Amino acid sequence: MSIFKISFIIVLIAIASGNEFEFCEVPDKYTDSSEKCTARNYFTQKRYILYDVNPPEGFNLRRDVYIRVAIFLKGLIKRNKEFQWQLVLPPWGNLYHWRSEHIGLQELIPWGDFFDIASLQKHVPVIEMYEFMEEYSSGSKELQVDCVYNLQNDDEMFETGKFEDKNEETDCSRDSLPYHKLDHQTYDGPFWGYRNITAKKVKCLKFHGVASDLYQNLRPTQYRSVMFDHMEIALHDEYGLKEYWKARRSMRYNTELYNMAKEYRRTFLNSTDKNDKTERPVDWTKEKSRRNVKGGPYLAVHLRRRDFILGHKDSISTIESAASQLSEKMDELGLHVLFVATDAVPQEFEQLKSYLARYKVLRYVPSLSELKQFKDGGVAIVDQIICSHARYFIGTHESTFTFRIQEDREIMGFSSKTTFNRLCKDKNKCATAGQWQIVW
Ligand SMILES: Nc1nc2c(ncn2[C@@H]2O[C@H](COP(=O)(O)OP(=O)(O)OP(=O)(O)O)[C@@H](O)[C@H]2O)c(=O)[nH]1
Ligand SMILES: [Mg+2]
Repeated sequence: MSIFKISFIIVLIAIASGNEFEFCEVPDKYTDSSEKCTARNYFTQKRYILYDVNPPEGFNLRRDVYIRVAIFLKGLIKRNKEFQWQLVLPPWGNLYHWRSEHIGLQELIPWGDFFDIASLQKHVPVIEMYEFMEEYSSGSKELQVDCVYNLQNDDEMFETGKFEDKNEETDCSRDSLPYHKLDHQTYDGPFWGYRNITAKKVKCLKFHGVASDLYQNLRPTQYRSVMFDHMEIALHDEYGLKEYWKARRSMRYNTELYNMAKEYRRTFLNSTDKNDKTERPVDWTKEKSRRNVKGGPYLAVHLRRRDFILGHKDSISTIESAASQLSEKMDELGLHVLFVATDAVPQEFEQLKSYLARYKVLRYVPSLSELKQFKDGGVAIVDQIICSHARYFIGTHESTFTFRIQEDREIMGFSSKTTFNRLCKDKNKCATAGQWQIVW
């Protein structure tokens, strides 16, 4: 293409885009016929990554998937500076465990209700879905994602037990696929519950590997927005390493949730940051490695019940046995107050209390207005924050809810022996809890 032609296109783009978009020159490679690049792509170097997770997965596994994606994005930004990469935060909603029906539908909840967006942004460039919609569709009510990759496990690998990296486009005609072709360039699908989002292309990928193996699927000269569905299939690039903990540290909660927990601790648990030595910098990047925090004068337990009673039969204790393990530990530590975070039905909690009549046993019960404001997700986070400030914590084996509390305690600087403890089904046959200690 001649210099004259290129300048002409650039001028046209300038006129069409006004000041809203950054400029990008049109490099020759875009004129390659195999790399389709429409005029729209030239307007801006912004590229958007979206993702979703298998619908039945709970809140706390989803938080782990975010870490995989954030690290994926960080690596991408390092290696491809040609484009301005942004991660679109998938709104929360319709989770199986969010059962409070009297507070209306719990869907399309922005991340800012639960997390501190400014903290996330200190790690990687993220934007809320509603911001993306405004920015991307420039005023139109309809939005079309350029390409959706539906990640799928390779069943054969699970049958043979032979796992190897795979990234292979596969037939997309399965009945169970939640995306349907409306016309040759339009697919509808779940899209987090938005009815006005469609996709131009849907591709199915048999995938096995770490998240960064998906870089090759981005094709930024062709697609301005790419969504990965079933992102839980992609594995961590940096599990348990420094980058993992950086991403995890950036996941500070919404300030109002910290304040609620703070008020509860002060009022009912005689716990303040000053006394407990749990004061921390507001900016997570200023937080330093330490192991000397004391925690509030209470023992906290995460007592996971409901679906876990059936799903984890081999490790879930009876209420009576849990009470006996808790009282033994409280006596050993000279503590008289027990904070219980639990999804137990009220009868089970009453039963636990009846076995522990000698102690002060508390559970955080939100008022209706608090529940309406923070929803089940926020209330669960308040429970997690309170547990993370306790002098001693005992969790439920293999619960991701427990894992997130353990991580918070590692970040805050508790001695690991006060953190990695679990309730046992049988005290005499109980493996110790795995210790995923922080790396700074
Ligand atoms: N408020 C509150 N909610 C809880 C508690 N324990 C469980 N829940 C609810 O139940 C959900 C638990 O599901 P997940 O977040 O998937 O964690 P998990 O089921 O323990 O872990 P997985 O094995 O990965 O499924 C939470 O997201 C909460 O909504 C608790 O102690 N307090
Ligand atoms: Mg779960």
